[in-house]
Amino acid sequence: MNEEMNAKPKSNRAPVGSIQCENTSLNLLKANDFVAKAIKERLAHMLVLNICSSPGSGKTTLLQETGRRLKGQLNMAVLVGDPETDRDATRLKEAGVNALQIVTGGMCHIEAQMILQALDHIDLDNTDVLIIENVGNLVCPAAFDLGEDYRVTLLSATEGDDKPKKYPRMFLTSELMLISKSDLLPYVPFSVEAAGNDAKEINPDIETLAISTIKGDGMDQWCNWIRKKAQQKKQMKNALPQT
Ligand SMILES: Nc1nc2c(ncn2[C@@H]2O[C@H](COP(=O)(O)OP(=O)(O)OP(=O)(O)O)[C@@H](O)[C@H]2O)c(=O)[nH]1
Ligand SMILES: [Mg+2]
Repeated sequence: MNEEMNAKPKSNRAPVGSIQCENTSLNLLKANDFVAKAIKERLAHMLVLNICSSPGSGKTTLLQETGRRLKGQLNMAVLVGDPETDRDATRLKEAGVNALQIVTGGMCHIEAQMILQALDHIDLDNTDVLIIENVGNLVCPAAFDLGEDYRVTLLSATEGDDKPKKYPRMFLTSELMLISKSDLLPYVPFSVEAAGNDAKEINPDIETLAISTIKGDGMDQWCNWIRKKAQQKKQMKNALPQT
């Protein structure tokens, strides 16, 4: 990951290359960044991921399977946001994942303040990885930093490979793009290479991985990625002077 880019709040990260994202300097986003910074400080001892995508791209299914695979290796907690219902948290809990639902009351994204409040209900001392499942939306969540270490965006095979260029801010601010539902690639006109190239034009640092939660393709690499990032975060924390 480019450290210089990571140091900047995601809400006002500068565009790369020819893609123009509007410069968001709204007070609302400044307030959000302030809370996001407080979250970062409080969660300095764990890996924090912000999972974004369009509705239905497979976020919850991925986290159900991720929880099963990481059980006994990393303590994982999930905060899942939806405009209404606690269905996703219920699904995750049924899969044995420690999950808490954030109902946004119709809002199209999670804000840092919602995460900060939810942290009071998580056993932070015994959590290695906190995963936030954002509200399904490729636009609004892109502007709100939630204090995450990495943003991971799913783009499912059925959505079309043209989305990175159409929704650039999400891909500009993500470190990893997961091409989800890769088991459907033989049946739909979707080029993993084209999507990956477009995403790289917007954000040269973005990594791409094709996964199928149902068939298991790419799941070992995805879980290895989480383990590696969790370990790196721990090493970073240990390298800091203890207060
Ligand atoms: N073929 C296929 N279907 C999948 C895969 N992963 C998830 N699905 C299906 O995609 C649908 C949506 O999955 P969810 O996990 O609910 O998607 P989501 O992104 O959490 O949806 P929202 O929270 O509503 O935005 C479900 O019917 C899943 O069974 C996959 O790898 N392959
Ligand atoms: Mg979901």
